[in-house]
Amino acid sequence: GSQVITIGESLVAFIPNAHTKLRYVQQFSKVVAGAESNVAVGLSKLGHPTSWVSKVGTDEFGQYIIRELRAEGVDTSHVLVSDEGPSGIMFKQFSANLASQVFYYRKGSAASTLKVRDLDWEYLKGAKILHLSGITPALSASCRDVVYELFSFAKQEGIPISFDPNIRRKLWSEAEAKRTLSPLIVQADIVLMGEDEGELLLASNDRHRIASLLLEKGAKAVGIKRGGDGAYVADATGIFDIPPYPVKVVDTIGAGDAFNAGFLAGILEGSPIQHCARMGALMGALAVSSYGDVEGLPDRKAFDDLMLDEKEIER
Ligand code: KDG
Repeated sequence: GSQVITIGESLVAFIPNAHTKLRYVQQFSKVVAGAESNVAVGLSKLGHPTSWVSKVGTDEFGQYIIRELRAEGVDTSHVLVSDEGPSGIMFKQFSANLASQVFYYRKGSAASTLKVRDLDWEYLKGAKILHLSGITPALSASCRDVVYELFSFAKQEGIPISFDPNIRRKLWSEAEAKRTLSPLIVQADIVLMGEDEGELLLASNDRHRIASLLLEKGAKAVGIKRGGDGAYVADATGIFDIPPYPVKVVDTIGAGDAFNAGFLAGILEGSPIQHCARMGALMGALAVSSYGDVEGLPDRKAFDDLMLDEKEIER
């Protein structure tokens, strides 16, 4: 196989047209959100074949999600359409000080009913990388089983797992997140995490310590995302601090996923880890400059031009 397969829930996200509380908002734009599908879209835009596997409801929103992702070049041939629940939705809220918030309406969604026997395991054997996030095990017990099963399956099949803990405090408690995600993060081959997740999952807020710990546990590549402060990456060749790209922030949601896409593209291309990280940082910067999660992401040509520009600046 030659594609990245990612599994997780996508939602229809409603973006308000005004920076005010949702009670006062009159109009919304509709886009697709979802940490895993965001990564798939980012990779696809950079020219890497990607498949997104999930479950949507037998409703218009489910058809919309599939249609949008397919339009971005993501393989949706293994998405299940099921009447076990509706497609999930969410609303963003932008307050006056620009800190984005999200409100979920996803309890009992079709994706939350995903179970081990839903998946086409033969198909998954074709994955070059399996990308998962810690959002999925937060959705339901059956989703948690799916993620644990995917980890053992990947180990057995020799498929590298890329994992982003993506702790969502609106979906579960810190204690539950810790209990569920701590055993997973140390089994991943590629770890892509927020700096602030280290404390809960690895009992350290020191990025150097977090990186060496994960490498000791067997990770081949570690990316620690620091938002506006850039990133910190590590593999067998060393540990590197990557500065952020200067950018005007519009909406930070989706930046981490964009980083993941750029970083994984670098890994797939066999680039040194510093280069992977610079690719991730550029993708992250482009994501925060637009309101949707993926609308700001570039196609390959634009991306390559921007990467070259940055080299000019560095000289
Ligand atoms: O990473 C961005 C995601 O958080 C957003 O797209 C929605 O997947 C989502 C979630 O569950 O929060």
